[in-house]
Amino acid sequence: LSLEGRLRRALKHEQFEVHYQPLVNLADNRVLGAEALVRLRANGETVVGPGDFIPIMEETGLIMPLGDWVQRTVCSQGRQWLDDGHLLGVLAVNLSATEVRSGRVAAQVRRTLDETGFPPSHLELEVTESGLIMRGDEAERLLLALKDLGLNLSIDDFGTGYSSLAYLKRFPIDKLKIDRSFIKDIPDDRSSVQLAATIIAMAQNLGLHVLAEGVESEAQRAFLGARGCGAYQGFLFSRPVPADEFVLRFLAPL
Ligand code: G
Ligand code: G
Ligand code: MN
Ligand code: NA
Repeated sequence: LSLEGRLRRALKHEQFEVHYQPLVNLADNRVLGAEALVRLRANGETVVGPGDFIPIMEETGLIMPLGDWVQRTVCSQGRQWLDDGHLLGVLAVNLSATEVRSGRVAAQVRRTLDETGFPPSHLELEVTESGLIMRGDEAERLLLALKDLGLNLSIDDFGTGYSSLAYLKRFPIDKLKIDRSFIKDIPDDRSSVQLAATIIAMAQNLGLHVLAEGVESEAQRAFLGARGCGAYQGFLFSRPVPADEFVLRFLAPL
């Protein structure tokens, strides 16, 4: 069977699963929610990460049904956690460039919110800068359609794209997620330090939330805190974990 065939089968037989990585308030390590990260459970115990299959799913168009499945899984899971009385915060789902450009994703997410009863204020969608490079005001219209659903929008891997920064003023964005390549060499590398500090200051000036990705050390966390970064995620606090582990470790009952 080809790789594409195997991925089709995996979708049909529900062999994907969603792991959750906590999003954390930098000042006091309070859990603000989680980023949903899809994994493929291949024959038994082997877990395959999205880096190995998302590109193929993009090429073959399978990314649309996969994205729909991830969104549904996260929204039903979130609805259940709210019903169980947990203080949830936001659940963030990644949208690939293909999904954003399809123009169908707003209708898809609307249906999922309706059918699962998950409150849109608890949902965040992450889009990349490259996913927003489109003709004319196309990107703005797509983002407004998503924003109209009442959910939160963040720019993922911020700083790695090639788009003009002018979009930050125009688009209805709530949060910048600083790419981990800028965080990795903090606090030793001078230019990393300056770039991270500049992104944080810019976000503050624009009235946007800002989260640092890939925080692995206490020294990184301390630096980011001193510069006014509000939130972080990374191995320092926790790796992405399966849903049941996420509830047990990170969701306080009301
Ligand atoms: O979990 P990991 O760090 O291996 O993720 C690698 C990449 O896969 C990241 O860029 C992440 O944004 C992307 N990714 C993870 N889950 C999803 C998903 O559900 N949909 C899309 N489109 N991308 C995802
Ligand atoms: O592109 P995106 O930001 O969606 O990718 C998230 C990916 O980053 C996930 O696959 C996750 O496993 C990975 N990740 C999360 N925290 C850390 C970290 O502290 N260090 C490293 N190296 N990777 C991380
Ligand atoms: Mn992401
Ligand atoms: Na990222």
